[in-house]
Amino acid sequence: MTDTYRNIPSLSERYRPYFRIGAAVNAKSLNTHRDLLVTHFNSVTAENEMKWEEIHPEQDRYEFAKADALVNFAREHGMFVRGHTLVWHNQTPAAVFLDDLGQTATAAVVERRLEEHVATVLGRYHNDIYDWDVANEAVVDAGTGFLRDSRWLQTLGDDYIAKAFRIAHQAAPDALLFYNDYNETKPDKSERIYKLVAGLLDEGVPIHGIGMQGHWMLDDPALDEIERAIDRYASLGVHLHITELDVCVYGNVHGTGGQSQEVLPYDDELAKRLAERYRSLFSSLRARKDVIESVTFWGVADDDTWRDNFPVRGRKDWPLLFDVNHGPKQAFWSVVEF
Ligand code: HAH
Repeated sequence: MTDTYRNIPSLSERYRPYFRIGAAVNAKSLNTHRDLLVTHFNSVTAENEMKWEEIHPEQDRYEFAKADALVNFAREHGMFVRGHTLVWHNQTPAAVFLDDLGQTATAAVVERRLEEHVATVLGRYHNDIYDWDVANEAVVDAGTGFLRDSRWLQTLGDDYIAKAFRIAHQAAPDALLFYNDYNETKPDKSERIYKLVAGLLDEGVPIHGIGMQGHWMLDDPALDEIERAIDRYASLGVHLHITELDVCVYGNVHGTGGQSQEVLPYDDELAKRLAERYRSLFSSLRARKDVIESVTFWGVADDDTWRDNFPVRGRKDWPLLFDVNHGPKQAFWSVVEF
C-alpha cells in the first residue's frame, strides 16, 4: 500500500456503530494485504485453510499451520475470527466416507469421524473463534427437492445437519453456530433455508445464526429481494451475518448474461455502477444493524479474488472495495461517506 492510501478513513471504524467488517484471507494475503487488513477490517475468515481437506487432509493427519497463522494474526490485532466450515459437500476428502477397503463407510464410522474432527478443530480454537459455519450449502438450488444429495446425507441420513450442530455445540458450548448458504435471497431457496433453520430450532437443535453468503451481482438480486430475505430470516430471532460479500461486475449469473466470456473494461462507468450498487446495499444493511452483526467480504482487494474464476474461469472481475493496487475504489467511498 502506497502512502497515498494511508490517510483514508478506516472502514471498520466507520462501521463500528453498525456491524463488524470482515474479510476472507488466505495464507498469502495475510502478508500481501496486511496493511489493508489491519486498517480496515476487524474480523477475518479463512478462505480455505479451515476446510476439511486443508486442515485435516488424511484420517490421521491435521495441518494446522496456516489456520494457526491466521488465528495468531487475528489475536495480535484484536480481530474476530469466523470459522469456515465443518460440514460441506465440497473440499472434503472422499476418504471421510470410505472404509479401509474403499467401500462406503457406515453411518456410525462417519459420525465418529465427524465428532473427532469437530472436537479437534473447535477445541483447538475455542479461545479465538466464537462463530462457526457448521453446515454450508446443504439445501438444493432449484426444483422440488429439499436437502442436497451429498455424501453427508447419503451416509448419515436426513438428520445429519442436526447431528453436526449438536456435535459442534458439545465441542464449543460458547460458540455461535451458523447455517451458511448462497442464492440465499432467491425466493424458493430462501424459503428452503428458512424451513431448514426453523425446523432445527423447533427440534431444539443448537443453531444460532444464518450466514448469508452475499455473492451478488451489479443488477441481481434486486435490493428489495435482499431486504425481504434478511427480514424473513431475522423473524426467526437468529443472529445474521453476511459472510462472503462480493459484487460481480458482470450481469445476472442466473440468466445467460453472467456467463459471458467477454472481459469488461473496468472503466469509470463500471466503477460508478459498482459504487452505486454498494451504496444502496450498505444503506439497506445499516438500516438493519439491529439484526446484522457482521459483514464479511470474500477477499480484501481486486488483485486476489475467487471471482476471477467464478462463474467464468479466467475472467477478470472487480468485486471488492479496494483495487488491484490496494487503493480505495469509488465503491469504498460510497460505503464510507453517508
Ligand atoms: C462459496 N461457495 C463457499 O462457501 C466458499 O467456501 C468458497 O471459498 C467460495 C464460495 C459459493 C458457491 C456459489 O456461489 C455458487 C455455486 C457453488 C458455490
